This record gives sequence, C-alpha cells and structure tokens, in this order.
Amino acid sequence: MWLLGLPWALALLVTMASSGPSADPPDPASIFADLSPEELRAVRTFLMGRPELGLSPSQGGHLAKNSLFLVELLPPKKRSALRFLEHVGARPRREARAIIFFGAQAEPNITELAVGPLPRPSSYRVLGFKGRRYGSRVHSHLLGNIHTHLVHYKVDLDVAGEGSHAGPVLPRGWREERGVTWARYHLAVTRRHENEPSSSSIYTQNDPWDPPVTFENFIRDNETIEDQDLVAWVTVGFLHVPHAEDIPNTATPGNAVGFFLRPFNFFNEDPSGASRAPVIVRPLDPPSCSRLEIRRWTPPSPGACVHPEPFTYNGTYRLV
Ligand SMILES: *[C@@H]1O[C@H](CO)[C@@H](O)[C@H](O)[C@H]1NC(C)=O
Ligand SMILES: *[C@@H]1O[C@H](CO)[C@@H](O)[C@H](O)[C@H]1NC(C)=O
Ligand SMILES: *[C@@H]1O[C@H](CO)[C@@H](O)[C@H](O)[C@H]1NC(C)=O
Ligand SMILES: [Cu+2]
Repeated sequence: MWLLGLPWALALLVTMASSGPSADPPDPASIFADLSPEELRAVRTFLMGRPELGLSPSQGGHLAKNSLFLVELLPPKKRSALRFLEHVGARPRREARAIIFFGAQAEPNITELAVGPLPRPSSYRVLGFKGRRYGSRVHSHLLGNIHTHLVHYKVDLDVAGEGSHAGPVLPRGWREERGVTWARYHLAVTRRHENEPSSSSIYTQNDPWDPPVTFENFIRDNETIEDQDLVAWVTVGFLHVPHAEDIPNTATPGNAVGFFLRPFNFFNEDPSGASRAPVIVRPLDPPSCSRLEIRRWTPPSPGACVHPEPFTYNGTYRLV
C-alpha cells in the first residue's frame, strides 16, 4: 500500500515514477533510479555550456532570461527496458529530462529536452513545446476553501510477463476540469502507450482550459483492451475541510490515502502458505483463550531495532 503525507497546498499531484538508489550499481532495476547528484550536475554543466541556449543562472535576476527549471530522469522506453531486463537487449541509454524556460525572447516559451547519454551528456533533442498562453473560517480574517485532494496513480505492472494473461489486478465539471479529467474515474484501464506517460502535466495549471494532456482522450479512443499490455489508472483522495489547526501548517500524520494491489486468480491457493517467517497463535483453552500457544520460526530476539545515536537530519542526505 502507498501512504502519502499531504501538505497544505492546493496542488494537483501528477503520477510519480518509482525511485531508487543513485549511481550506477549492477542492479538491473537501477535503469529506473533517480539521477544522482553527479548526473544532475553533468546535465546542468552540459546545458549551461551550450551557447545557443543562452542559459543564465536560475537564481536571482529577472524573469526575462533563459534558465534551467528542472532536471529529472527520463525513464527508458518500456520496450527497451523489458528487453534489457529479460537479457535480450542492451542497457537502455540513460537520459535526463530538462525543462528550459526561454524567457529572453519576444515570445517566451517552455521547452523540454532529452539530454544524454548519462553520465556524460553530449547531445540533446527537443521533447516538446508547452512538459505559450500561461498565464469555513479558520481565523479572524482568514478563510480556508473546502477542497479535495486527489492523487492519481499509474499502475503499469507486468504480471508474469507482458500482456497480463492472469486475472486483473484491481483496486465532471467546469471548463477548467479538462486538465484533470482523470479525477472522473476511480479506476480506468487503458492500453499502454509510450506517448501517454502520465495522466496530467505540470503545465496544466498554466492553461487548464486547453491542457497539454487530457486524460479523457486516453479512454475515448475506442481501443480494445483485451489481451493487451494494460495500464490501470487509480484515483484516490479525500475532502479537506480546513480548520484552525491547519494554520500555518497542516500536520500530515494521520492523513493517508492508498490502495492495495492484490492478485486475482493469479495463484492457485493462498500464497501465505509459502511464507518463510510465520507466527502461529493457537488458543489452548477455547473459548476463554486465556492461554495461548505461540510458535514462531523467527529468532526470539531479533536484536536492537532502535539506533543508538540520536537521529538528525539537516534537510538533505547529500551535497547537491
Ligand atoms: C522556443 O524557444 C526556443 C529558443 O528561442 C526556440 O528554439 C523554439 O523554436 C521555440 N519554440 C516554439 C514552439 O516557438
Ligand atoms: C468511437 O465509437 C463511437 C461509436 O461508434 C463513435 O461515435 C466515436 O466517434 C468513436 N470515437 C473515436 C475517437 O474513434
Ligand atoms: C547535510 O548532511 C549531509 C549528510 O550527512 C552532508 O553530506 C551535507 O554536507 C550536510 N549539509 C549541510 C548543509 O550541512
Ligand atoms: Cu487540503
């Protein structure tokens, strides 16, 4: 199950890719790992050195400049990732997605670039253009809007190979709603397409009337989903009625949404029978159950689970 702490912000959360350890360890799953600080720096250095981009430092100065807004992993295409994981293909080229704000021109725009290969980038290509027309009382004089927090998950799971032959794994409105049409459906299932990586876009808030991604188009295309590589899109959320204790900061403990991915006729029987660390509790004197027989196959004392040093955290785990 996924648990999310929800901050005090009217933010639309887009789907997130899984992250893993950095660097380039032999673990094949590292093709999905977030960019390491070294890779982030290499992309920044490479792009800052391209004269045609005319990039200025992001910090300080005015808005009418070209600057690098964001660098993150550009996940490999599914086909090449699977071929690599199945040992029939080469390791996919590792690339970054970079978002550039071109502000130093008469018609400013935002452009997304694919930059690679990492860790030593030598070229980039344009990914897309936007990734032009952007434009209950909680205190004496403060109102908190009642609002909904919705989170959309993209579930792209290969169960025993591509084309899920096992059973399924299951868990409207204003003009501005076009950008969040995924919120209409608790669960939607579509064919997987490389050009439908996420149900929303970080640019939607700039033009919710004509958003770059409209989820409704993913499902209104009359495509059959039988015996296909499928993606499940799951919406979970809750209504937030703001109260005085939300100000200035909404405490997140206790706020949780999530869902379970459970097999459906995938196993022939209850798979917990194969559990390697079972604890069996049997009442010795039913029905009062005042005495229990507890059999465990784990060590009686698993050792200390609290770290002897006090926990400290300065806001980052490594220098970026
Ligand atoms: C955005 O600006 C860049 C830099 O000037 C330019 O190369 C690109 O063609 C522009 N994109 C669009 C869609 O106008
Ligand atoms: C899907 O099928 C319906 C009914 O045949 C049709 O009206 C609609 O235009 C089709 N949509 C697309 C995107 O092909
Ligand atoms: C924060 O801690 C990390 C890990 O101990 C360390 O690498 C980093 O330099 C620290 N940053 C600051 C600003 O102290
Ligand atoms: Cu809220």
